[in-house]
Amino acid sequence: MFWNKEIECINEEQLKEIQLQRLKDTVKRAYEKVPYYKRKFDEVGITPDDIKRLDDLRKIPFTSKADLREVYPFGMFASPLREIVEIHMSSGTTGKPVVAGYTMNDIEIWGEVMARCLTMAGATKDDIVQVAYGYGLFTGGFGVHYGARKIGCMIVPASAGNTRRQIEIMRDFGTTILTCTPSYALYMAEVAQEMGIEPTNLKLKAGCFGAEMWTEAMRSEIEKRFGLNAYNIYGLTEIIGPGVAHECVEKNGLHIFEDHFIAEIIDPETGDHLPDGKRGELVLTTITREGMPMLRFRTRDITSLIREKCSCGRTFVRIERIRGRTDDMIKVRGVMLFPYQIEKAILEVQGVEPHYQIVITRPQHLDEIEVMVEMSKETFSDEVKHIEALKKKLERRIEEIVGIRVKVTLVEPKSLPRSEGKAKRIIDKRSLSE
Ligand code: DLL
Repeated sequence: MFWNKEIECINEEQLKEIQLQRLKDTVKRAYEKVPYYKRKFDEVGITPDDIKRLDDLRKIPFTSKADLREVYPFGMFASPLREIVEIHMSSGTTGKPVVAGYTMNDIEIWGEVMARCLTMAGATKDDIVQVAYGYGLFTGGFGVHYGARKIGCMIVPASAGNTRRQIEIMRDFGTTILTCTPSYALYMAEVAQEMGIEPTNLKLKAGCFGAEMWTEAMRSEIEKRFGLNAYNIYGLTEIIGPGVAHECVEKNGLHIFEDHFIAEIIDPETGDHLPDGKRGELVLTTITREGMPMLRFRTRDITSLIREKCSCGRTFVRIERIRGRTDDMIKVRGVMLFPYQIEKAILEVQGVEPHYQIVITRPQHLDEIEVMVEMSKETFSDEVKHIEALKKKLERRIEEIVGIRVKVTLVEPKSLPRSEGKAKRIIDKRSLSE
């Protein structure tokens, strides 16, 4: 149940002591080795000596994705290149990508935190772990791989794609743990059925799904289709990759590995610190990374901290499931809405599939949202008046949740693009139509 019980159940006082020492070391290293941090510290008039207590972390300026892009490719490295043994890159679609560098020790830590994640999902030496996150510059494949290797699982490094083969492998090898994005998991279930393989007959017992936003309803759907336990895994390239936080058996928030990462929540507008329980932007600081220490990185992910004791016995703080990203927030006619709200509505209504896309247009200087949702096979062959009623029902439910009217278009089964990695939920055509 625990990979490293001593640390995962550490008491608060000891944890704080470890965190403070590690934070001081990291700040010193960053200040001395990375000109970017020295400049930032100088601008606000602080030095590493000003970090005396954990709260002093708040004196340090934030680091943003834009800052990282500015020093592309290697400007954030705190180790000489000969000490960097591996490179990964974010899957960013706009601007320059972000490069992450790892020393041998960083890779060791990555394996450790990922071993904790997989153990939380029930992995042991007896398990067969199919890694269907992409291997390559993306962190997903390698991160899970290092953790599974540490545990001693049998690893199937399938990488993403070639879906039919993935399913044959699952069936022939008896894969017990599947790791991929939640949208890819759903796609796999669909393909398995097309191949005449009932997904619940596979040997899968658990899955670690993440790298993209998903809802509780999506979890139930994946669990039902495969007959497995679906766990939520969180991470990002800038911090380490997958392995920053993971759900325990309680499935009630993701424990952050606080002996390696310190989490804060801020108001994304003002940058002010928010108390536990309040929703805002997650800010992360690494306290053991050598190759690329990250001080107060603004993740743009929206969540809150859960400090209450968890019945699994772990003492690490939890984050609630990510609600969206500050840059995924769709602002329409003055109302903010997030894809997760729409996903929630879709999964509540019978007769549609959990495959959807949100298209934003601005036909007459006014934003319009169209939600494309796939009908189930049964709905598709139903009478037109029933389909029309279903569309109205969905529009009403979405309006109840988000507060504005959106247009729902029901499309044929299997007509929306499927994803082998991060699903593209929002198609913003505003800039194109202007
Ligand atoms: O997606 C790392 C990862 C790989 C995490 C495999 C989990 C599993 P990036 O490509 O840098 O890294 O994207 C990071 O993805 O800031 C979130 O917005 C989003 N994200 C990651 N995990 C979750 C999750 C990897 N469990 C960005 N729920 C993050 C919601 C997630 N969003």
